[in-house]
This record gives sequence, C-alpha cells and structure tokens, in this order.
Amino acid sequence: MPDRVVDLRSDTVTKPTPEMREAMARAEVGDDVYREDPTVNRLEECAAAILGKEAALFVPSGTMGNQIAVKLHTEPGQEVVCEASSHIYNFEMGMMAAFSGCQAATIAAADGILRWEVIREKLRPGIYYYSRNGLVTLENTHNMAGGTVYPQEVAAETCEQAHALGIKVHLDGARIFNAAACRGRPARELAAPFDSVMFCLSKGLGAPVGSLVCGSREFIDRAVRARKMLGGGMRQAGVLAAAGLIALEKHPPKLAEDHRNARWLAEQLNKLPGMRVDLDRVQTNIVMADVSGAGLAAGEFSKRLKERGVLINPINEGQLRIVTHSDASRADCERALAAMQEVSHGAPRAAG
Ligand code: TLP
Repeated sequence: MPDRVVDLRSDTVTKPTPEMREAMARAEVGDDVYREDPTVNRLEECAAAILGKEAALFVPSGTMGNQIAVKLHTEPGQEVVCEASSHIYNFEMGMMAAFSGCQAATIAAADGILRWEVIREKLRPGIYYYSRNGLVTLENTHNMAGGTVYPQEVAAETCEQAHALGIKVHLDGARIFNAAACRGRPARELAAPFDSVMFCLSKGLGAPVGSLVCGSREFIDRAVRARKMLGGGMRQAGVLAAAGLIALEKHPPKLAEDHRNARWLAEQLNKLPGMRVDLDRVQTNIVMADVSGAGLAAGEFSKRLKERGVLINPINEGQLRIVTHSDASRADCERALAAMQEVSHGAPRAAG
C-alpha cells in the first residue's frame, strides 16, 4: 500500500487537531464519577445549551448514549420502533434486548426517513397480550441510507403524535450537526421535539472520543446511574472533554466543506462506467456508491482501492460507503476518485 493513505471509511477516523491536543494537555481535571471534573461539567453545560435541553451527560460512545436512552425510556418486555437499517438496531450488539429487555419493531424506509403514518401502523393495539410500545427512535442523519436528513416537520409530527399516545421519542443524532448544516438551522431546533438526543463528538466534529446524551434534568440524573451500570463512569475525563469542547464550539461550521466534497465526489463517480450514486440521497457527508455494474464485488473493489492507498468500506455485495471529513481535503477526494476510476476501468464489465 502506498505511504500516503486517503481514509474515507468513516468520519470517526479524524484525528485530534493541534488545538485539541494543546487543550487536552492544559485541561483542568477532577474525578468525574464524583461529578467533580470542571472540564467535563463545562462540556455538558455547553452541549445542553447548544441542543436546547436542560442537561447533558458525557459518555464514551454513541452506542452507550443510545442504549442509556433506551434503558431509561422503557420497561422490559416493551417494543422499540426503529428503522430497519438504523444503527441502534443493527450495530449495537442487540443491546436493546440485552440491557433493556426490549424487542425492536423495525420498519424499512429506503431513504431512512420514518413518517408517522408508517409508525402508527406498527404500533400495538392496547390488548393485554401484546407487547407495549415503549419508545420510538429516529436517526438524523441516517447513516445507512447515505446521510439523509429528516424534514423537520416529519420529525416534529412523529414526536407530537407519539407524545399524544404517551410514547417517548429518542433521536440518534450521532450526526445532528451535519443535519443542521444541511438544513441551515441550529441543532437545537432539530432536537427540540425529542425527549432525548444523543450526538457524537467523535465523528465529523473531529474529537478523539465521546458523545453526549441530552434531555431533561431528571432524565440525565438517571442517566448517570445507567452510565455507571455500563462501566462508563470515567475519572479525569476532562482531558477528553477539552477536545470535545473545541469540537463542539468550533467545528460545526466546517461540516459544510465535507458536504461539498461528498457532493463533488458523488457527481464525479456517477460519470464513471459501472458506478451509480443516487444523488438525491447525497445530502451530507456520506456517499453510497453502487459498484455492481463494474463487475466486481464491493469487497474486491475495496481491496483494489486499498492497494492504491484509498480506504473505503463495502457495506454489502454491491455498495461502498464513502464518508468525507475534515482530515480528507478536496485533493484527497481527487486521489480517491482517480483510484476508483482506475479500479472501475480495470474491472471486467458485468455481462449484458
Ligand atoms: N457509526 C459508525 C459505525 O458504527 C457504523 C460509522 O462509522 O458510521 N449512531 C449512528 C448513526 C452511528 O453512525 C454510529 C457510529 C453510532 C450511533 C455509534 O457511535 P459509536 O461508534 O461512538 O458507538
């Protein structure tokens, strides 16, 4: 593999900036399990203010934040409505069942966007032998649908209708700042109708570690206990929170650049023989490229890209997921495109 690598596997690969490393070195710290780390406390206050919620809790990962929310909003034996390709259902090791004793009621939506009409269909009648509906979860942006963004009125309607039935709604907002950048609206507006919101510092915002779960004061007080159950009580976590503060305060405006790079790549890829990208879905920093027309399985395509110094993951037999981020410049995207061009030209064409 060449020395210089362009890594477009995920926005999680971003490395802390020199400014973050300096802030980490200087961070004032304390024992956060006693809630005495001033930098963590500052990050939590800042996150709550930016998301427009009463309180927030720093957690090591998005997965932990989501699963704390499921635990607190539900009781064992209940159902959680979620989109069929959502992260909370597919990539969190069945924790909904393992930790909260809940089962998922999944609904497939090609664009990842769940509308109230389809959610309502999935809800259980109030007869005693049915599982009860404990929670609805939405994902914005939707990762596996290609970074798609909820129309805010769709999210708001689901929250309003679910609340009228006494059902809470959690937002997996791992990339809520990408959604906010796409809509040109503050993240707090997108978060407003939800009972709880999880967002990640460690993705497009560029921090090395961490996510926040946000909600009412009472919810967050209980979340501290759930975090401890999961072994997520960290001690002098201020060194991490210091980087998180920079990510949160300074990096959201940079996301538009990642979106422009994704759009550019998608448009160029669509011109290559055997490659297909649904441009309507390219709304933020994720591009799903269908390479099946190039006559190579996505895994083999990915392997050949790696030999050319470009890392891009396959997500199934026919598709690659390309994720742009602040550590990949336009020049890096040009290199990735050239490698994809080479691989697609070298590939035997599919029959017919
Ligand atoms: N997503 C990762 C992988 O796990 C797929 C990625 O590379 O995109 N919600 C959403 C929507 C996510 O995309 C992710 C991570 C999470 C939750 C979980 O965050 P972490 O990895 O911090 O547990």
